Amino acid sequence: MVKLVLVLGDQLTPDVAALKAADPGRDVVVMAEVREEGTYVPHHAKKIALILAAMRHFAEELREAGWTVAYSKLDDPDNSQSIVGELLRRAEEHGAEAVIATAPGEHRLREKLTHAPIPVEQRADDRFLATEAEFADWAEGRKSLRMEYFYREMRRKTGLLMDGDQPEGGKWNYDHDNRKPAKGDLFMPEPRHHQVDEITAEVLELVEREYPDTFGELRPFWYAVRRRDAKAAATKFMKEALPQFGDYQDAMLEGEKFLYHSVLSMYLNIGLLDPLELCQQAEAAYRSGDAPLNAVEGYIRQILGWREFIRGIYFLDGPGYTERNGLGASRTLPGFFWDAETDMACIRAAVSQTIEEAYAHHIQRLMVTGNFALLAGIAPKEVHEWYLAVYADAFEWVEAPNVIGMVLHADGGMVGSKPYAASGAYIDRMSDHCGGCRYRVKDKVGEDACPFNLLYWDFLLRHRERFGGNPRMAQMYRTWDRMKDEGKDARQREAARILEKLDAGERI
Ligand code: DLZ
Ligand code: SF4
Repeated sequence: MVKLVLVLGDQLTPDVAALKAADPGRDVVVMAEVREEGTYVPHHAKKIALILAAMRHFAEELREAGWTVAYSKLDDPDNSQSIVGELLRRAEEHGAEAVIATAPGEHRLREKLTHAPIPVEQRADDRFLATEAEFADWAEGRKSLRMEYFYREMRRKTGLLMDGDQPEGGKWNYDHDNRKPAKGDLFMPEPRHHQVDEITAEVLELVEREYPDTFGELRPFWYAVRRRDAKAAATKFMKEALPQFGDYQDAMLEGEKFLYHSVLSMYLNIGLLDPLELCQQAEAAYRSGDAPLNAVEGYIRQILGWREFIRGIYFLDGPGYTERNGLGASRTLPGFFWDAETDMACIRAAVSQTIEEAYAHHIQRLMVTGNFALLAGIAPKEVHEWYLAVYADAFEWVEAPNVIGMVLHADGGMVGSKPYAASGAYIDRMSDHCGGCRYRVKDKVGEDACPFNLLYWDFLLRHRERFGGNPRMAQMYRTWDRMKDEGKDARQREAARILEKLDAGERI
Protein backbone atom coordinates (compact mmCIF):
# COMPACT_ATOMS: atom_id res chain seq x y z
CA MET A 1 0.00 0.00 0.00
CA VAL A 2 1.33 3.42 -0.98
CA LYS A 3 2.55 5.65 1.84
CA LEU A 4 3.15 9.37 1.93
CA VAL A 5 6.62 10.57 2.88
CA LEU A 6 6.63 14.01 4.48
CA VAL A 7 9.66 16.24 3.87
CA LEU A 8 9.57 19.60 5.66
CA GLY A 9 11.35 22.80 4.67
CA ASP A 10 14.25 22.13 7.06
CA GLN A 11 14.61 18.44 6.15
CA LEU A 12 16.20 18.84 2.72
CA THR A 13 18.66 15.94 2.97
CA PRO A 14 18.56 13.00 0.51
CA ASP A 15 18.99 10.40 3.26
CA VAL A 16 16.75 12.05 5.87
CA ALA A 17 15.08 9.40 8.09
CA ALA A 18 11.66 9.39 6.36
CA LEU A 19 13.20 8.93 2.90
CA LYS A 20 15.45 6.15 4.15
CA ALA A 21 12.40 4.27 5.41
CA ALA A 22 10.37 4.69 2.20
CA ASP A 23 10.28 3.00 -1.19
CA PRO A 24 10.81 5.29 -4.21
CA GLY A 25 9.02 2.80 -6.45
CA ARG A 26 5.87 2.81 -4.32
CA ASP A 27 5.65 5.87 -2.06
CA VAL A 28 4.87 9.53 -2.71
CA VAL A 29 6.92 12.34 -1.22
CA VAL A 30 4.83 15.26 0.05
CA MET A 31 6.39 18.70 0.20
CA ALA A 32 4.19 21.70 0.92
CA GLU A 33 4.65 25.44 0.97
CA VAL A 34 2.04 26.51 3.50
CA ARG A 35 0.96 29.73 5.11
CA GLU A 36 0.73 28.11 8.54
CA GLU A 37 4.53 27.62 8.54
CA GLY A 38 5.14 31.05 7.07
CA THR A 39 3.21 32.96 9.71
CA TYR A 40 3.63 31.36 13.17
CA VAL A 41 6.10 34.23 13.58
CA PRO A 42 6.66 37.02 11.03
CA HIS A 43 9.68 35.30 9.44
CA HIS A 44 12.27 37.41 7.64
CA ALA A 45 11.56 37.57 3.91
CA LYS A 46 15.02 36.13 3.10
CA LYS A 47 14.36 33.19 5.42
CA ILE A 48 11.05 32.37 3.74
CA ALA A 49 12.66 32.67 0.31
CA LEU A 50 15.60 30.48 1.34
CA ILE A 51 13.30 27.73 2.55
CA LEU A 52 10.88 27.80 -0.36
CA ALA A 53 13.61 28.06 -3.02
CA ALA A 54 15.63 25.28 -1.39
CA MET A 55 12.46 23.15 -1.15
CA ARG A 56 11.77 23.58 -4.88
CA HIS A 57 15.34 22.70 -5.80
CA PHE A 58 15.27 19.69 -3.47
CA ALA A 59 12.02 18.45 -5.06
CA GLU A 60 13.86 18.51 -8.42
CA GLU A 61 16.76 16.59 -6.87
CA LEU A 62 14.34 13.95 -5.57
CA ARG A 63 12.55 13.64 -8.92
CA GLU A 64 15.88 13.16 -10.67
CA ALA A 65 16.66 10.41 -8.15
CA GLY A 66 13.45 8.62 -9.13
CA TRP A 67 10.98 9.76 -6.46
CA THR A 68 7.40 10.81 -7.13
CA VAL A 69 6.95 14.19 -5.46
CA ALA A 70 3.58 15.80 -4.75
CA TYR A 71 4.65 19.41 -4.33
CA SER A 72 2.21 22.11 -3.18
CA LYS A 73 3.09 25.64 -4.18
CA LEU A 74 2.00 28.42 -1.83
CA ASP A 75 -0.33 30.00 -4.40
CA ASP A 76 -1.93 26.75 -5.57
CA PRO A 77 -5.71 27.43 -5.16
CA ASP A 78 -6.24 23.91 -3.74
CA ASN A 79 -3.54 24.37 -1.09
CA SER A 80 -5.09 23.95 2.38
CA GLN A 81 -2.20 26.04 3.80
CA SER A 82 -1.28 23.63 6.59
CA ILE A 83 1.05 20.62 6.70
CA VAL A 84 -1.62 18.26 8.05
CA GLY A 85 -4.17 19.62 5.58
CA GLU A 86 -1.80 18.90 2.70
CA LEU A 87 -1.11 15.38 3.97
CA LEU A 88 -4.86 14.68 4.03
CA ARG A 89 -5.36 16.12 0.56
CA ARG A 90 -2.51 14.03 -0.90
CA ALA A 91 -3.67 10.91 0.97
CA GLU A 92 -7.00 11.14 -0.76
CA GLU A 93 -5.40 11.82 -4.14
CA HIS A 94 -3.05 8.85 -3.93
CA GLY A 95 -5.15 6.44 -1.85
CA ALA A 96 -2.58 6.47 0.97
CA GLU A 97 -3.52 5.56 4.51
CA ALA A 98 -0.29 6.25 6.37
CA VAL A 99 2.53 8.78 6.49
CA ILE A 100 6.21 8.40 7.22
CA ALA A 101 7.77 11.57 8.61
CA THR A 102 11.06 12.67 10.11
CA ALA A 103 10.28 14.10 13.55
CA PRO A 104 10.07 17.91 13.15
CA GLY A 105 12.48 20.20 14.99
CA GLU A 106 9.72 21.80 16.96
CA HIS A 107 7.25 20.47 19.55
CA ARG A 108 4.36 22.38 17.94
CA LEU A 109 4.60 20.45 14.68
CA ARG A 110 5.37 17.10 16.36
CA GLU A 111 2.10 17.46 18.27
CA LYS A 112 0.17 18.36 15.13
CA LEU A 113 1.47 15.22 13.42
CA THR A 114 0.71 13.10 16.50
CA HIS A 115 -2.90 14.26 16.46
CA ALA A 116 -3.40 14.22 12.69
CA PRO A 117 -6.43 12.23 11.50
CA ILE A 118 -4.11 9.91 9.55
CA PRO A 119 -1.43 7.73 11.20
CA VAL A 120 1.97 9.46 11.01
CA GLU A 121 5.08 7.52 11.94
CA GLN A 122 7.61 10.10 13.19
CA ARG A 123 11.10 8.68 12.80
CA ALA A 124 14.02 10.10 14.79
CA ASP A 125 15.95 12.75 12.87
CA ASP A 126 19.41 11.18 12.61
CA ARG A 127 21.14 14.11 10.92
CA PHE A 128 22.69 14.94 14.29
CA LEU A 129 25.77 13.54 15.96
CA ALA A 130 23.99 12.68 19.21
CA THR A 131 20.51 11.15 19.30
CA GLU A 132 17.85 12.54 21.63
CA ALA A 133 18.05 9.25 23.57
CA GLU A 134 21.85 9.46 23.87
CA PHE A 135 21.60 12.98 25.24
CA ALA A 136 18.96 11.92 27.74
CA ASP A 137 21.25 9.10 28.90
CA TRP A 138 24.16 11.49 29.29
CA ALA A 139 21.98 13.96 31.23
CA GLU A 140 20.44 11.34 33.51
CA GLY A 141 21.46 11.74 37.15
CA ARG A 142 23.71 14.79 36.53
CA LYS A 143 23.22 17.71 38.92
CA SER A 144 23.97 20.24 36.22
CA LEU A 145 24.36 19.91 32.47
CA ARG A 146 27.45 21.62 31.11
CA MET A 147 28.31 21.82 27.44
CA GLU A 148 32.03 21.35 28.07
CA TYR A 149 31.65 17.79 29.44
CA PHE A 150 29.16 16.80 26.78
CA TYR A 151 31.50 18.18 24.14
CA ARG A 152 34.42 16.09 25.39
CA GLU A 153 32.30 12.98 25.10
CA MET A 154 31.37 13.94 21.57
CA ARG A 155 35.04 14.44 20.68
CA ARG A 156 35.80 10.97 21.99
CA LYS A 157 32.80 9.49 20.22
CA THR A 158 33.61 10.98 16.81
CA GLY A 159 37.40 10.98 17.14
CA LEU A 160 37.46 14.61 15.93
CA LEU A 161 40.64 16.46 16.93
CA MET A 162 41.83 13.55 19.06
CA ASP A 163 45.37 12.39 19.55
CA GLY A 164 44.77 8.84 20.76
CA ASP A 165 42.57 9.28 23.82
CA GLN A 166 43.86 12.81 24.44
CA PRO A 167 42.65 16.08 22.89
CA GLU A 168 44.79 17.37 20.04
CA GLY A 169 47.35 19.88 21.38
CA GLY A 170 46.73 18.84 24.99
CA LYS A 171 43.69 21.04 25.66
CA TRP A 172 40.01 20.44 24.95
CA ASN A 173 39.10 24.06 24.55
CA TYR A 174 41.04 27.03 23.18
CA ASP A 175 38.39 29.65 23.83
CA HIS A 176 40.83 31.83 25.74
CA ASP A 177 42.75 32.48 22.54
CA ASN A 178 39.58 33.48 20.72
CA ARG A 179 38.74 36.89 22.15
CA LYS A 180 40.67 39.38 20.07
CA PRO A 181 38.99 42.59 18.96
CA ALA A 182 39.19 42.93 15.16
CA LYS A 183 40.71 45.69 13.05
CA GLY A 184 39.26 46.57 9.66
CA ASP A 185 41.11 44.56 7.03
CA LEU A 186 41.05 45.38 3.35
CA PHE A 187 41.03 41.69 2.57
CA MET A 188 38.24 40.61 4.84
CA PRO A 189 36.49 37.64 3.22
CA GLU A 190 32.84 37.74 2.18
CA PRO A 191 30.46 34.79 2.30
CA ARG A 192 29.88 33.29 -1.13
CA HIS A 193 27.15 35.07 -3.11
CA HIS A 194 25.01 32.91 -5.40
CA GLN A 195 23.19 33.66 -8.63
CA VAL A 196 19.39 33.72 -8.62
CA ASP A 197 18.20 31.10 -11.12
CA GLU A 198 14.72 30.84 -12.66
CA ILE A 199 13.27 28.74 -9.83
CA THR A 200 14.55 31.14 -7.17
CA ALA A 201 13.43 34.21 -9.15
CA GLU A 202 9.89 32.80 -9.16
CA VAL A 203 10.08 32.25 -5.39
CA LEU A 204 11.26 35.81 -4.79
CA GLU A 205 8.26 37.16 -6.67
CA LEU A 206 5.99 34.80 -4.76
CA VAL A 207 7.35 35.96 -1.40
CA GLU A 208 6.88 39.60 -2.40
CA ARG A 209 3.31 38.90 -3.42
CA GLU A 210 2.22 36.50 -0.67
CA TYR A 211 4.14 37.90 2.32
CA PRO A 212 4.17 41.64 1.52
CA ASP A 213 4.31 42.77 5.16
CA THR A 214 6.75 40.29 6.58
CA PHE A 215 9.95 41.48 8.27
CA GLY A 216 13.23 42.25 6.51
CA GLU A 217 14.72 42.97 3.10
CA LEU A 218 14.26 40.26 0.50
CA ARG A 219 16.71 41.64 -2.05
CA PRO A 220 19.49 41.38 -2.88
CA PHE A 221 19.04 37.63 -2.37
CA TRP A 222 22.39 35.86 -2.41
CA TYR A 223 21.94 32.70 -0.38
CA ALA A 224 22.72 29.22 -1.69
CA VAL A 225 19.56 27.17 -2.27
CA ARG A 226 21.12 24.01 -3.71
CA ARG A 227 23.32 21.47 -1.97
CA ARG A 228 26.25 21.98 -4.34
CA ASP A 229 26.20 25.75 -3.86
CA ALA A 230 26.02 25.40 -0.07
CA LYS A 231 29.05 23.10 -0.32
CA ALA A 232 30.89 25.68 -2.39
CA ALA A 233 30.11 28.27 0.30
CA ALA A 234 31.56 25.89 2.92
CA THR A 235 34.71 25.35 0.88
CA LYS A 236 35.18 29.11 0.49
CA PHE A 237 34.83 29.60 4.24
CA MET A 238 37.33 26.85 5.08
CA LYS A 239 39.89 28.38 2.75
CA GLU A 240 39.44 32.10 3.30
CA ALA A 241 37.98 32.72 6.75
CA LEU A 242 38.52 29.69 8.99
CA PRO A 243 42.20 30.48 9.68
CA GLN A 244 41.17 33.78 11.33
CA PHE A 245 37.81 32.59 12.66
CA GLY A 246 39.17 31.66 16.08
CA ASP A 247 41.03 34.86 16.86
CA TYR A 248 38.18 37.16 15.90
CA GLN A 249 35.07 35.13 16.59
CA ASP A 250 33.85 37.50 19.32
CA ALA A 251 34.77 40.74 17.55
CA MET A 252 32.39 43.30 16.03
CA LEU A 253 33.15 46.05 13.53
CA GLU A 254 30.90 48.81 12.25
CA GLY A 255 30.00 48.05 8.62
CA GLU A 256 31.44 44.51 8.68
CA LYS A 257 28.51 42.14 8.84
CA PHE A 258 30.29 38.81 8.60
CA LEU A 259 33.95 39.20 9.67
CA TYR A 260 35.46 35.69 9.69
CA HIS A 261 32.22 33.83 10.45
CA SER A 262 31.16 30.93 8.31
CA VAL A 263 27.57 32.11 7.61
CA LEU A 264 26.71 28.48 6.93
CA SER A 265 24.22 27.86 9.77
CA MET A 266 21.22 28.60 7.55
CA TYR A 267 22.33 25.86 5.14
CA LEU A 268 23.24 23.44 7.90
CA ASN A 269 19.91 23.87 9.68
CA ILE A 270 17.79 23.14 6.61
CA GLY A 271 19.81 20.06 5.70
CA LEU A 272 21.88 21.31 2.75
CA LEU A 273 25.08 20.70 4.71
CA ASP A 274 26.06 17.86 7.02
CA PRO A 275 27.48 18.66 10.48
CA LEU A 276 30.02 15.84 10.55
CA GLU A 277 31.30 16.69 7.07
CA LEU A 278 31.82 20.32 8.09
CA CYS A 279 33.75 19.27 11.19
CA GLN A 280 35.88 16.88 9.12
CA GLN A 281 36.57 19.57 6.55
CA ALA A 282 37.72 21.93 9.32
CA GLU A 283 39.88 19.22 10.88
CA ALA A 284 41.47 18.52 7.50
CA ALA A 285 42.39 22.23 7.24
CA TYR A 286 44.18 21.90 10.59
CA ARG A 287 45.94 18.66 9.70
CA SER A 288 47.23 20.12 6.44
CA GLY A 289 48.55 23.19 8.24
CA ASP A 290 46.07 25.56 6.59
CA ALA A 291 44.28 26.65 9.78
CA PRO A 292 45.47 26.89 13.38
CA LEU A 293 44.17 24.71 16.18
CA ASN A 294 42.40 27.49 18.11
CA ALA A 295 40.30 28.31 15.03
CA VAL A 296 39.49 24.73 14.12
CA GLU A 297 38.74 23.63 17.69
CA GLY A 298 36.51 26.70 18.18
CA TYR A 299 34.63 25.99 14.98
CA ILE A 300 34.18 22.29 15.67
CA ARG A 301 33.02 23.06 19.23
CA GLN A 302 30.17 25.20 17.87
CA ILE A 303 28.84 22.32 15.78
CA LEU A 304 29.83 19.21 17.70
CA GLY A 305 29.45 20.69 21.17
CA TRP A 306 27.13 23.63 21.39
CA ARG A 307 24.67 22.84 18.58
CA GLU A 308 24.17 19.27 19.74
CA PHE A 309 24.04 20.24 23.42
CA ILE A 310 21.28 22.79 23.08
CA ARG A 311 19.25 20.49 20.84
CA GLY A 312 19.51 17.91 23.61
CA ILE A 313 18.26 20.44 26.18
CA TYR A 314 15.28 21.48 24.01
CA PHE A 315 13.96 17.97 23.52
CA LEU A 316 14.85 16.81 27.03
CA ASP A 317 12.90 19.63 28.63
CA GLY A 318 9.77 19.21 26.50
CA PRO A 319 7.09 21.51 25.12
CA GLY A 320 7.06 23.79 28.18
CA TYR A 321 10.54 25.14 27.39
CA THR A 322 9.36 28.22 25.51
CA GLU A 323 7.12 29.21 28.41
CA ARG A 324 10.00 29.42 30.87
CA ASN A 325 10.58 32.75 32.58
CA GLY A 326 12.99 32.04 35.40
CA LEU A 327 13.78 35.70 36.11
CA GLY A 328 10.17 36.87 35.95
CA ALA A 329 10.81 39.35 33.10
CA SER A 330 7.72 41.02 31.66
CA ARG A 331 8.65 44.13 29.68
CA THR A 332 7.44 44.43 26.07
CA LEU A 333 10.02 44.12 23.28
CA PRO A 334 11.01 47.66 22.21
CA GLY A 335 10.13 48.73 18.67
CA PHE A 336 13.81 49.24 17.73
CA PHE A 337 14.23 45.48 17.57
CA TRP A 338 12.12 45.69 14.42
CA ASP A 339 13.21 48.98 12.85
CA ALA A 340 16.70 49.75 14.30
CA GLU A 341 15.47 53.23 15.30
CA THR A 342 17.72 53.76 18.31
CA ASP A 343 20.65 55.97 19.25
CA MET A 344 22.59 52.99 20.61
CA ALA A 345 25.12 52.41 17.82
CA CYS A 346 25.82 48.78 18.69
CA ILE A 347 22.14 47.82 18.61
CA ARG A 348 21.53 49.87 15.48
CA ALA A 349 24.32 47.97 13.70
CA ALA A 350 23.10 44.54 14.84
CA VAL A 351 19.45 45.17 14.00
CA SER A 352 20.17 46.94 10.68
CA GLN A 353 22.18 44.03 9.39
CA THR A 354 19.51 41.66 10.66
CA ILE A 355 16.96 43.56 8.56
CA GLU A 356 19.27 43.38 5.53
CA GLU A 357 20.65 39.85 5.81
CA ALA A 358 18.56 37.79 8.29
CA TYR A 359 21.97 37.25 9.87
CA ALA A 360 24.00 38.51 12.81
CA HIS A 361 26.85 36.63 14.41
CA HIS A 362 26.78 35.00 17.82
CA ILE A 363 28.26 37.88 19.82
CA GLN A 364 25.88 40.41 18.27
CA ARG A 365 23.00 38.10 19.14
CA LEU A 366 24.28 37.29 22.64
CA MET A 367 26.04 40.43 23.86
CA VAL A 368 24.25 43.24 22.03
CA THR A 369 20.55 42.58 21.33
CA GLY A 370 20.46 39.67 23.78
CA ASN A 371 22.32 41.45 26.56
CA PHE A 372 20.00 44.44 26.20
CA ALA A 373 16.90 42.22 26.44
CA LEU A 374 18.34 40.49 29.51
CA LEU A 375 19.30 43.70 31.32
CA ALA A 376 16.03 45.47 30.49
CA GLY A 377 13.93 42.49 31.60
CA ILE A 378 12.09 41.86 28.31
CA ALA A 379 9.58 38.97 28.43
CA PRO A 380 11.41 35.80 27.22
CA LYS A 381 8.55 34.68 24.99
CA GLU A 382 8.67 37.95 23.04
CA VAL A 383 12.44 37.83 22.69
CA HIS A 384 12.27 34.19 21.62
CA GLU A 385 9.68 34.93 18.95
CA TRP A 386 11.77 37.80 17.65
CA TYR A 387 14.88 35.66 17.20
CA LEU A 388 12.82 32.86 15.68
CA ALA A 389 11.37 35.31 13.15
CA VAL A 390 14.37 37.36 12.11
CA TYR A 391 17.24 34.88 11.61
CA ALA A 392 17.42 32.64 8.56
CA ASP A 393 18.98 29.84 10.61
CA ALA A 394 16.37 29.96 13.39
CA PHE A 395 14.30 26.85 14.05
CA GLU A 396 12.88 26.33 17.49
CA TRP A 397 15.13 23.43 18.58
CA VAL A 398 18.22 25.60 18.11
CA GLU A 399 16.88 29.09 18.69
CA ALA A 400 14.80 28.60 21.87
CA PRO A 401 17.52 27.18 24.14
CA ASN A 402 20.00 29.75 22.83
CA VAL A 403 17.64 32.63 23.60
CA ILE A 404 15.61 31.49 26.60
CA GLY A 405 18.50 29.57 28.15
CA MET A 406 21.76 31.19 27.16
CA VAL A 407 20.81 34.78 26.42
CA LEU A 408 18.05 35.38 28.98
CA HIS A 409 18.97 32.85 31.66
CA ALA A 410 15.26 32.12 31.90
CA ASP A 411 15.40 28.32 32.00
CA GLY A 412 16.48 28.03 35.61
CA GLY A 413 20.15 27.59 34.68
CA MET A 414 19.82 24.49 32.49
CA VAL A 415 21.91 25.94 29.66
CA GLY A 416 24.27 28.19 31.64
CA SER A 417 25.36 28.58 35.25
CA LYS A 418 25.29 32.38 35.19
CA PRO A 419 23.75 35.10 33.02
CA TYR A 420 25.89 36.76 30.34
CA ALA A 421 25.06 40.23 31.71
CA ALA A 422 27.63 42.86 30.75
CA SER A 423 28.00 46.63 30.82
CA GLY A 424 29.03 48.75 27.83
CA ALA A 425 32.71 48.07 28.61
CA TYR A 426 32.45 44.61 27.06
CA ILE A 427 31.00 45.99 23.81
CA ASP A 428 33.64 48.72 23.78
CA ARG A 429 36.42 46.17 24.16
CA MET A 430 35.14 43.89 21.41
CA SER A 431 33.96 46.47 18.87
CA ASP A 432 34.44 49.93 17.40
CA HIS A 433 30.78 50.90 17.81
CA CYS A 434 31.16 53.14 20.86
CA GLY A 435 33.29 55.77 19.10
CA GLY A 436 30.40 56.69 16.83
CA CYS A 437 27.63 56.43 19.41
CA ARG A 438 25.48 59.24 20.80
CA TYR A 439 26.13 57.72 24.24
CA ARG A 440 29.46 57.65 26.04
CA VAL A 441 30.58 54.25 27.14
CA LYS A 442 32.93 55.68 29.76
CA ASP A 443 30.09 57.61 31.46
CA LYS A 444 28.53 55.66 34.29
CA VAL A 445 25.86 58.27 35.06
CA GLY A 446 24.45 61.39 33.42
CA GLU A 447 22.43 62.19 30.30
CA ASP A 448 25.03 60.65 28.01
CA ALA A 449 25.81 57.50 30.00
CA CYS A 450 25.68 54.29 27.97
CA PRO A 451 22.31 52.59 28.69
CA PHE A 452 24.08 49.25 29.09
CA ASN A 453 26.06 50.71 32.03
CA LEU A 454 22.91 51.85 33.80
CA LEU A 455 20.81 48.79 33.10
CA TYR A 456 23.64 46.49 34.13
CA TRP A 457 23.50 47.59 37.77
CA ASP A 458 19.74 47.66 37.75
CA PHE A 459 19.73 44.04 36.57
CA LEU A 460 22.20 42.89 39.23
CA LEU A 461 20.24 44.61 42.00
CA ARG A 462 16.89 43.26 40.81
CA HIS A 463 18.28 39.74 41.06
CA ARG A 464 20.59 40.05 44.04
CA GLU A 465 18.78 37.35 45.95
CA ARG A 466 19.30 34.87 43.14
CA PHE A 467 22.85 35.76 42.06
CA GLY A 468 24.36 37.27 45.23
CA GLY A 469 25.61 33.86 46.33
CA ASN A 470 27.09 32.89 42.94
CA PRO A 471 30.88 32.98 43.37
CA ARG A 472 31.34 34.04 39.73
CA MET A 473 29.24 37.14 40.36
CA ALA A 474 30.31 38.01 43.91
CA GLN A 475 32.94 40.51 42.74
CA MET A 476 30.33 42.72 41.08
CA TYR A 477 28.16 42.80 44.18
CA ARG A 478 31.21 43.76 46.26
CA THR A 479 31.91 46.61 43.84
CA TRP A 480 28.35 47.83 44.28
CA ASP A 481 28.53 47.60 48.06
CA ARG A 482 31.71 49.70 48.10
CA MET A 483 30.12 52.45 45.99
CA LYS A 484 29.11 55.72 47.66
CA ASP A 485 25.40 56.20 48.30
CA GLU A 486 25.19 59.12 45.86
CA GLY A 487 26.63 56.98 43.09
CA LYS A 488 24.20 54.19 43.86
CA ASP A 489 21.22 56.55 43.93
CA ALA A 490 22.20 58.21 40.67
CA ARG A 491 22.58 54.85 38.91
CA GLN A 492 19.25 53.59 40.14
CA ARG A 493 17.44 56.81 39.30
CA GLU A 494 18.85 56.92 35.80
CA ALA A 495 18.22 53.27 35.09
CA ALA A 496 14.59 53.86 36.11
CA ARG A 497 14.48 56.82 33.71
CA ILE A 498 15.72 54.69 30.80
CA LEU A 499 13.20 51.95 31.58
CA GLU A 500 10.39 54.51 31.78
CA LYS A 501 11.38 55.84 28.36
CA LEU A 502 11.40 52.30 27.01
CA ASP A 503 7.95 51.62 28.43
CA ALA A 504 6.64 54.87 26.98
CA GLY A 505 7.98 53.88 23.55
CA GLU A 506 10.33 56.89 23.49
CA ARG A 507 13.55 56.76 21.51
CA ILE A 508 16.65 55.78 23.43
C1 DLZ B 1 10.10 28.10 8.37
C2 DLZ B 1 9.26 27.46 7.30
C3 DLZ B 1 8.55 28.27 6.41
C4 DLZ B 1 8.62 29.75 6.44
N1 DLZ B 1 7.74 27.72 5.47
C5 DLZ B 1 7.66 26.38 5.37
C6 DLZ B 1 6.80 25.77 4.42
O1 DLZ B 1 6.09 26.43 3.67
N2 DLZ B 1 6.78 24.42 4.36
C7 DLZ B 1 7.52 23.64 5.18
O2 DLZ B 1 7.48 22.41 5.08
N3 DLZ B 1 8.33 24.20 6.11
C8 DLZ B 1 8.41 25.54 6.22
N4 DLZ B 1 9.19 26.09 7.19
C9 DLZ B 1 9.96 25.21 8.09
C10 DLZ B 1 9.08 24.63 9.21
O3 DLZ B 1 8.48 25.68 9.93
C11 DLZ B 1 9.95 23.74 10.11
O4 DLZ B 1 10.05 22.50 9.47
C12 DLZ B 1 9.37 23.51 11.47
O5 DLZ B 1 9.37 24.71 12.20
C13 DLZ B 1 10.15 22.47 12.26
O6 DLZ B 1 11.48 22.85 12.47
FE1 SF4 C 1 26.50 50.45 22.64
FE2 SF4 C 1 26.89 51.90 24.88
FE3 SF4 C 1 28.85 51.62 23.11
FE4 SF4 C 1 26.73 53.12 22.50
S1 SF4 C 1 28.21 53.50 24.12
S2 SF4 C 1 27.74 51.62 21.16
S3 SF4 C 1 25.10 51.99 23.53
S4 SF4 C 1 27.91 50.00 24.31
